[in-house]
Amino acid sequence: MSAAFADVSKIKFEGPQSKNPLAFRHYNPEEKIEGKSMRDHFRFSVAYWHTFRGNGGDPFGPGTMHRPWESGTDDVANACNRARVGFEFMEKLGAPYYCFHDRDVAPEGKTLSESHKNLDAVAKVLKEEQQRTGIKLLWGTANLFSNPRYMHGAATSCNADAFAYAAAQVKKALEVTKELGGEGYTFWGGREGYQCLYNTDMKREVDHLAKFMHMAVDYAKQIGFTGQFYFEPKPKEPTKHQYDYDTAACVNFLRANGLQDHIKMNIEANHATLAGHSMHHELEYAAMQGFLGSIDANYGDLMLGWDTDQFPTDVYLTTQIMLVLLKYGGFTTGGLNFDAKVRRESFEPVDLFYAHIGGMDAFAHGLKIAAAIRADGRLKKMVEERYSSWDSGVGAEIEAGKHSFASLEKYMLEKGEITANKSGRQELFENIVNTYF
Ligand code: XLS
Ligand code: CA
Ligand code: CA
Repeated sequence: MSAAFADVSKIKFEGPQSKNPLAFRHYNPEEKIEGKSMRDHFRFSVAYWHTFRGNGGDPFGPGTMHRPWESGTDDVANACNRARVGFEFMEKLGAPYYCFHDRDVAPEGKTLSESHKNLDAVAKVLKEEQQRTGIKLLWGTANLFSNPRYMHGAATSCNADAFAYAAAQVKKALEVTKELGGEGYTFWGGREGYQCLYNTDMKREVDHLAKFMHMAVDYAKQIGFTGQFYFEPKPKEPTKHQYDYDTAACVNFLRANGLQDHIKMNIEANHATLAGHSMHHELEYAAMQGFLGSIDANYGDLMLGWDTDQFPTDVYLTTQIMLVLLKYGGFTTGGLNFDAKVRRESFEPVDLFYAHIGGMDAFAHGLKIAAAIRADGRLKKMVEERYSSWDSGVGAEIEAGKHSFASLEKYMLEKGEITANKSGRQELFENIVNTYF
């Protein structure tokens, strides 16, 4: 076994008073909250692309990361060694899951068949390491955006061959995901959007995207892959407008194309804010419609306005996420995947531990606060009171379908004016939330 992190031993829970930076202060996998262990609440996952492939490069300069295990050659041998290092990291961290794109784990070959072979070779190591550690694959996906052949998109490309190549790539990615016991498969648009509407046949592109997803669903059925499919919204970047803009757009797309029974949402916090929403909004919107699948846990710097993919350390954010999850009964599939990268300046391997520990602790802290808010029950009661006009009288009758415009006109003509409105008490609500922090 490799020992890339020889100086780090298994990360333990030491409690809120601990000053040890390589220990959990809140995340205690065995601790039960609302009758469920923290491990099962979160189902934490490490994102292979950021944690093991991120090099810290940005548009202004090349990578900064110090990764002594990298040979510097992008070949299968290096990829296999990296996979073992990755599992050493995840095992020490205590993450039960990971996620990958096909091209994160194995190098792209000169031909499609060579790429398939490379992926099979690395998947063998991934499987061995999964068996050795018990770490599981939360979801797999295919990178349909990096290679120049996808310059116009993949499923929505103007070039039918790009669609075909992408189909071949996803077919293989589904086979490998199945082989590794993956519990899901994610579609993120990549370049599925447009830069300019003058040169774009939007209707044709969106129809092709639906066709592509149907082919994936059909193929999964054919090979017996029973994992959950996810659709991940992102409004822009790299394209100016992506078709998977936000949860509302995605849910509409799925329903309009008969995909609603096969695909749920994978919602990323940074993409929510890029769409001009809060993560709280996106999650609530997906969950209320029965589309809550999985979460890409990160945070976007609001002052920068692009997809910064930072580790989530904001306890207000994690509390809001956990409030929605608890309200809707938690994950049935999916989990909290840290689609997050260490900053360019945090180039040492140990920073990967600090980053994940901080994210896991922020979620555990948020879970405790969310559970306390729910146990107290004051907020829920105040919301119920706010809507109490719907519990009896005309409100209950409208909800029961007993009214029409005509009957409501009659009701109002007799009544004359509405019953006085009550205060929304937004500030009081916010003050009460603060008392739990
Ligand atoms: C990119 C996306 C991507 C998906 C998986 O912005 O977040 O990483 O999660 O393809
Ligand atoms: Ca993501
Ligand atoms: Ca992102």
